[in-house]
Amino acid sequence: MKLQLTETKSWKALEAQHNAEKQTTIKDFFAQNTDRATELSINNLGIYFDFSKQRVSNQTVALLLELANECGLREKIDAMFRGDKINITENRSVLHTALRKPKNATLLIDGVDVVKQVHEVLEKMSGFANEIRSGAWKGFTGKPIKNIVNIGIGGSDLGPVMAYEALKFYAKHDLTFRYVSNVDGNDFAEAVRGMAPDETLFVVSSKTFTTLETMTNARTARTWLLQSLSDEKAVARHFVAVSTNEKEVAKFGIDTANMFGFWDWVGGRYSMDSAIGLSTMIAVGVANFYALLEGFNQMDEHFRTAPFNQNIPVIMGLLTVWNSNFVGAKTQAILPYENYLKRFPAYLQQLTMESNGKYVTLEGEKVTYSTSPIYWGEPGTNGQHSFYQLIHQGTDIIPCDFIGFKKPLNNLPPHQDYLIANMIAQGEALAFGKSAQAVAAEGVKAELIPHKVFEGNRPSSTFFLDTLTPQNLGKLIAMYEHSTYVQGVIWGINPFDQMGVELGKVLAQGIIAEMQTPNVQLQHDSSTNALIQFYQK
Ligand code: G6Q
Repeated sequence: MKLQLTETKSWKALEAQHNAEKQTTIKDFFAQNTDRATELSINNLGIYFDFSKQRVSNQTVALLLELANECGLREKIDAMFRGDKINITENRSVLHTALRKPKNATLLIDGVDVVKQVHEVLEKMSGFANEIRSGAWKGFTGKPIKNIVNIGIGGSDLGPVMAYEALKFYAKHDLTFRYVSNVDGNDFAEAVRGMAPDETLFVVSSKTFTTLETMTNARTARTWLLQSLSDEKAVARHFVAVSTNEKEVAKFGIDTANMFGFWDWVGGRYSMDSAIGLSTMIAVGVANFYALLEGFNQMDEHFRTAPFNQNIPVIMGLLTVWNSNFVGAKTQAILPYENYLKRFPAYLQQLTMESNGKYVTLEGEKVTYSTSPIYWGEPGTNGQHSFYQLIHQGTDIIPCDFIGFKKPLNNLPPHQDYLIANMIAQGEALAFGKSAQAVAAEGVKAELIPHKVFEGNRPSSTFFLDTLTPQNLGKLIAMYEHSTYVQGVIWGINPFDQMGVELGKVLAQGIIAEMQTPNVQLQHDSSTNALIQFYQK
């Protein structure tokens, strides 16, 4: 029988380490080691990753690396890249890394070269994106497309929205992009408000092409289009599909010549660089999309080959384990000091929490330790004027990831200096705080001193890059993807299924049927029955 994680030698060593060092503060660590900032940072791939303000000593990092070895991380990384069916509950390979391999690479899975398949789709996407961007693709009345509406949800929405917002600077500004995801009709109604149907293209993005929200929105979109264009033939000029399910796409009435495929080895939340990125490619153009893929690939290669002590996603993942299981942090804040990354925290919420929000191990046992922390965040400096109070003086420890860029895309002095000074200051304030003595020295009245003290010793990491390019975005996303995998490997869970989202969906189907059946006898608990009755009255 496999050894429980908490019974491993390195876990026990980490527990002892935590006991021995828990009174040592980040400030003490810096005082003890003048080279700490250099020793606890990695500068590679154009990313300066400073984790010296985490609550770890060099010895703790060494023990975390031992934990990675004891958990077989090297072999697990190789297994993922090789295409082993590591998603054991769904018997699937996990090959998002194949989506960004260069054209001259090969990867045979069950005798099929998946890299070749990937590039065939990329070329088809490129042709289509160019047609839309140049105006060569005409709508049903002969007008070029001006509006692109992506209809999808979860992995078929969050990546495209985030990437569009992140790369807006590079987008073709005479095209309008909207993203409809919610089954709430308000989402669709507001997305198309003011749009001319004969200048609008819907990209229906759904791996399964059966998702309630997406298919409901797609049908509403078709009705909206046909109310104006009154001819079924218009659908072919105004709808394309991104899916793995050709049969359902055809059934919906979308010409499968206008379908962009992907494969079951691409998980929804790992799919933004597959054909699910079609709207991204239309927005930023083919070359920028390929640059994004190149960035992903660079991080993949770094993750696959760099020694663990120099491996950014490995260290990140291990720090999350340390913070969650030893420091006792329940959440992780993502704080981009880059307004274009405003949807990045929401994107990471799905990536991390749908992957590692699980209490059952690969062996089907219940875990005896915490798994994924709650990820959340907002762009700086907005958060500073709201929830940072709790990060600095609240009762919980909230590790923070600060993400910043040296060069702004829009150079409007002095904005960038103010922005980055704030990012750096927050990490400093969290780590070192402000003592009662320092407060008193400012002449603060005695009764106010406790309110103005900052205990400090609050952990953070800083990721500093040159500028927000498509390539750098690709690196950042892949970095979090792989950090998520590292966490999943250590916790011994399957980061690639999402059984926990099923139950609510199934129950909703039953309730929909009940709502549509007159005088139905409700058989739920009294609360659920009452809510349904309240809605129906
Ligand atoms: C992601 C999940 C989930 C999925 C959506 C949309 O990893 O599987 O968020 O992306 O449920 O599914 P479809 O793309 O099949 O519509």
